[in-house]
Amino acid sequence: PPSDLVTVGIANRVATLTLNNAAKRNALSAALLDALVAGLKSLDTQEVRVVILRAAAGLPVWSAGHDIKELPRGHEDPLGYSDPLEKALRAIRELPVPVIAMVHGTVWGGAFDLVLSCDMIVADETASFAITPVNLGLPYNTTGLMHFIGRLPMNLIKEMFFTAAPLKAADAEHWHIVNHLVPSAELEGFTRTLAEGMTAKAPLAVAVIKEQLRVLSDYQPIAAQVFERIQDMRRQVYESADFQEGIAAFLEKRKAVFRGT
Ligand code: KFV
Repeated sequence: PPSDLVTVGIANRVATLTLNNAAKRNALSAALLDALVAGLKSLDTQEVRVVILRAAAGLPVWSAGHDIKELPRGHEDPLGYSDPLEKALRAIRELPVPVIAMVHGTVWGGAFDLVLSCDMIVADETASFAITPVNLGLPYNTTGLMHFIGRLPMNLIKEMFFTAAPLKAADAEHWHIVNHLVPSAELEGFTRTLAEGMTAKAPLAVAVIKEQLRVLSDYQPIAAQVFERIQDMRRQVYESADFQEGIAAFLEKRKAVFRGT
């Protein structure tokens, strides 16, 4: 059934998917992400040649990231393969047409992974980007880290992950996080022109180049033992008291006190 959490509009072969839950700051709940994936799957990619992913007009928060209330509290991987966010990232990355993230406002946590998983980012001066698992005591997943490694320099990744501090729009432009930084008043027009410029290009070539770039940038052979060691280290983190504290602090709207246990 269509959801009002994500609306879909199509014009001139460009589909616009709009995140539309202002009250919850577009937190990436299972319901919102399922609606996003359903919206993407509903597109006829013979007809639609480009997708724009945006937040509803005027929202100061583009998305607050993973719905923290829905993170598993028990001894369970908080970002497992079947997590709704992971499914949505794959749906965008595997979609056979380009996806442009159009960013007005602040982008948090898993929403940063979401916009980085789009094929390009256009933002305005209100945009900022933060990756915040260390505020929660959450061990980020290996696939997610690969997304960052494939896209950003290691020193920037480390600064962003270790500080959890939002990177301002101008710095995001400096680090090539955004393809284009444009004034707010021009954001929609600029993004639409960029999208429409791709609609008449050969779709088979576009689709296969997107898939080649995905497969090549994801390609990282890793020994089973190494992967399992990393998973075991991650498990110790999501089973820690600190992870419980991080989530509890968010729910209680207070600062977390981490003890390293
Ligand atoms: N999950 C669940 N609910 C959220 C949420 C989130 N990430 N962010 C905001 N909300 C809810 C919040 O609980 C409140 O609900 C409402 O949205 C408005 O939030 O029932 P309530 O109390 O009305 P406020 O009042 O906090 O809004 P505002 O003062 O405008 O601040 C916006 C913002 C985005 C600065 C603040 O909400 C915030 O700091 N949110 C958390 C941002 C964050 O750390 N996100 C990362 C989540 S963890 C993640 O994505 C991952 C994968 N990771 O590894 O870290």
